[in-house]
Amino acid sequence: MTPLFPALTHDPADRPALRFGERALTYAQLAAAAGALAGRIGGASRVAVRATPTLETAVAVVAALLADVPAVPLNPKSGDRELAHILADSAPALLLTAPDDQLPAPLRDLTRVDVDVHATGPVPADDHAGQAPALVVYTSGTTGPPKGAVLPRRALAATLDALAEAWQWTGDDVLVHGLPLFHVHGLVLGVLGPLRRGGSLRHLGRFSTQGVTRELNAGATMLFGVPTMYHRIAEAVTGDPDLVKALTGARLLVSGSAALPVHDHGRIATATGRRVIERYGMTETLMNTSVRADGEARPGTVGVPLRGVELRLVEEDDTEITARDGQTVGEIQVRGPNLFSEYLNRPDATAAAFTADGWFRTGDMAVRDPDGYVRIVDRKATDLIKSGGYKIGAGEIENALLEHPGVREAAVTGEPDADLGERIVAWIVPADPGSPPSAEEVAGHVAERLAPHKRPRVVRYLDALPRNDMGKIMKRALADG
Ligand code: MCA
Ligand code: AMP
Repeated sequence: MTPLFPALTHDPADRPALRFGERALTYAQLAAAAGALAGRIGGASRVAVRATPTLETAVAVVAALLADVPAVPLNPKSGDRELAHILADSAPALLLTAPDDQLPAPLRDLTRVDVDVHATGPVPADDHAGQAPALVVYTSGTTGPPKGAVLPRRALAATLDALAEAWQWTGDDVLVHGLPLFHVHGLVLGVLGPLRRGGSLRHLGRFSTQGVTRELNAGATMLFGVPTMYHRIAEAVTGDPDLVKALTGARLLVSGSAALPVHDHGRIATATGRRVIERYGMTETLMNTSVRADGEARPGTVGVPLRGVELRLVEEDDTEITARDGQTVGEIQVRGPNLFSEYLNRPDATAAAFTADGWFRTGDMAVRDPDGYVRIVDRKATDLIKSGGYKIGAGEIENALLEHPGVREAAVTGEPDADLGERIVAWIVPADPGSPPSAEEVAGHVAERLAPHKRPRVVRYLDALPRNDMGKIMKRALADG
């Protein structure tokens, strides 16, 4: 396969590549640092990367790709339980970290390689096979612990090139965002995307409307964010002329990872005259559809299939729905070079995810408008929650809750939240009704074991969970009160 990052060797040396806060690397510096690190890790079976929002994470992932060593990005805030699972499942030979990083207990036994962003080494020939695994990204399912989606190099190249075509994304673009780097959105689109184009990234460290305002008013051309970030922009924009100017001047404002509420889309459009465009993807499929830069950003739609992506809507029995009437709802299935190759160590789950003829079952329910625009209307699984753009499985939280001595029974649901899209609600039958664990205690228990974004934001106490005749918890009855 052709190199993933031609700009590392072809572009003018002093061209800016990455900036995180005050720290920055040109293409020449990035090539030297990633080349040096690739030389140190070459031959490793797999490496874990402690994916803090830093230059080190970007250099580590680029180095792993240059060395043809699959990288497993780790959430730096993952709790012990989640980390132990990911390490046991992915068995990394090395851990790549920033030199000053304090490691939690489960990571201390790994062989640590500190990333030196000022090191210099030659760039290896970046022409590895397209099928070679590039990243293993962990994603939640409805039950059990997260699964590692194995993303081959060709999927990264296919998705980034399809987005470049749809968005007219070039090396002249300067991207700004404050997304985490352990998921596809922030890492693949947000870091590898600009580097594949020979453009640059300014990462905010953490999202703030002030950071967005500053960078867009200082020459950034594109903004990526999850709907929670656009909600916060919509809340701030009317009283903030600098933010209005920033958004008005941007070439492209892109939202993804969850549905952008029509209300927030409308508020931003009214205040700035600019429309946010939505794209739709998944860890397993990378990007499937998008509103094109030259297309109509109709609120509530995720646009049309990207180049190379086959997309169909199907009935329950996998028969295709051909109607484009904006009304007939079916599950989205996709096929194309953008797809993952397997769930690591989970042939059962991999097989269940595909039809016999290779279509991936997304679990997202949608309709298609007469002009082919896709409108996502629902999700098949009630046990998946999208909060702040993170996908979170009810089952993994329920399992963590049941490990608390004060919890006898537990069920987890999502309920609408203006900021997060959905907030996690824990329904608990306390072991001792006289002294139930407090909401803070319950949230801390989950945050410590899994991750802070998986913590319940609301805890409700019950004498018993509603169950059907089979003994199954009736979640809809809980949610409907
Ligand atoms: C709060 N915190 C706690 C606790 N409570 N820590 C430990 N124990 C507790 N009990 C800490 C948090 O760690 C965090 O620390 C701070 O308090 C605030 O946390 P939180 O309330 O969760 O943050 P937020 O402000 O609500 O976050 C909103 C957000 C975030 C910034 C929008 O949700 C976010 O970054 N979302 C992006 C998700 C994403 O990238 N998804 C892509 C996957 P501290 O202050 O240190 O931070 S989907 C994907 O990749 C597909 C392919 C796609 O289509 O894109
Ligand atoms: P994840 O598994 O975390 O990568 O999340 C993928 C899921 O996020 C998809 O299956 C969709 O349910 C949802 N998603 C991503 N982008 C959008 C979007 N633009 N609109 C609605 N849902 C989205």
